[in-house]
Amino acid sequence: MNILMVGHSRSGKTSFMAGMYKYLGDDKSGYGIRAKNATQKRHLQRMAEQLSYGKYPTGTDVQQMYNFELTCLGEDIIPFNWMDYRGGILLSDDPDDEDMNKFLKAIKTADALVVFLDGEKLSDNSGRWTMEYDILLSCIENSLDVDHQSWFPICFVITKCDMLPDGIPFHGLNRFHTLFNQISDSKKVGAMLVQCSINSQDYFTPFLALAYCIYGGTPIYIQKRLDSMMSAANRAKQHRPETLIGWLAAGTEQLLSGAANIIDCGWQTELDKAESANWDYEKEQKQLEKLQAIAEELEEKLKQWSNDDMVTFF
Ligand SMILES: Nc1nc2c(ncn2[C@@H]2O[C@H](COP(=O)(O)OP(=O)(O)OP(=O)(O)O)[C@@H](O)[C@H]2O)c(=O)[nH]1
Ligand SMILES: [Mg+2]
Repeated sequence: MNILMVGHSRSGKTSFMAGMYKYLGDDKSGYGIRAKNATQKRHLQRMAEQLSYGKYPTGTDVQQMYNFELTCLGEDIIPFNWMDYRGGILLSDDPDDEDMNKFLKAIKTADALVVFLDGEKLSDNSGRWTMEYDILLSCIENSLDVDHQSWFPICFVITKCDMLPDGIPFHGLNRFHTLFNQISDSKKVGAMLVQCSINSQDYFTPFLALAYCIYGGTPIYIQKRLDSMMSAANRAKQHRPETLIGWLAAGTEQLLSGAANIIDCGWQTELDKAESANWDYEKEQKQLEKLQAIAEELEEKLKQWSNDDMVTFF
């Protein structure tokens, strides 16, 4: 599944991702995330380590798609791509900007959005940031226009809350109220709002956002995997003999293959193919059941976080 971060430059996207990796990277004691690409892993580890010394990542010049696997007790649960764009493209007025085109494409194919709102700007009552909010709103509307195959989650993250006094009003949110109401009335989209602080001590909140995105994106992922399992099962059926002569031929082939194995020439018989497809089917089914159980557990966690006023749903 594709999770896309949307937000203006310096709104805190990359810092959030560094915090997410610091909290969850390679954690085998509960939920964790595993970076699948060695270069990206080194980069994330460096960012997470620097965060411990209070050093934030540098601004993003080159957009990156990070390939992760969500894990639970060290076991793979679901792969996801986390896209980090340079926020500068939102204010780009160059129609030939390649990154802009890629961004627009990504917004149409995302399975979940994480929208970043700079808490400092949001608490400013001067109305200076209205244009920035309107650009964000139009990005989100672009994504809502897509006919999503399943319920679509959008997580709004108010960043830099450690720099603000507790309970400060976020005047800028007024600009988003119409959208929030639209989302509340919709059965196809859901939203969650969360306040976030990323610094050398606080980096837990990204887990809440990730949990919401994974929970929301799971049904469509399961459906896609079931579809490919069905076609694999059909392929296996074609390899399975159905008549007596077919079974006899398959048996002879097995015997020949046994002989072939002795001289190690790796011959795979039709029965082997059918059996391995069956085995994969069962393995896959178990994996999907595990994912379903995880999605239910995440749903419970989300309810609890909402009861504890850590998140707000629309
Ligand atoms: N105190 C505090 N500062 C933050 C937090 N998040 C981000 N910052 C500050 O905001 C700056 C910009 O954050 P980035 O994560 O680079 O922002 P970005 O959205 O990735 O920006 P681009 O890469 O330009 O799109 C950081 O260098 C930090 O100084 C936070 O939670 N708390
Ligand atoms: Mg960045």
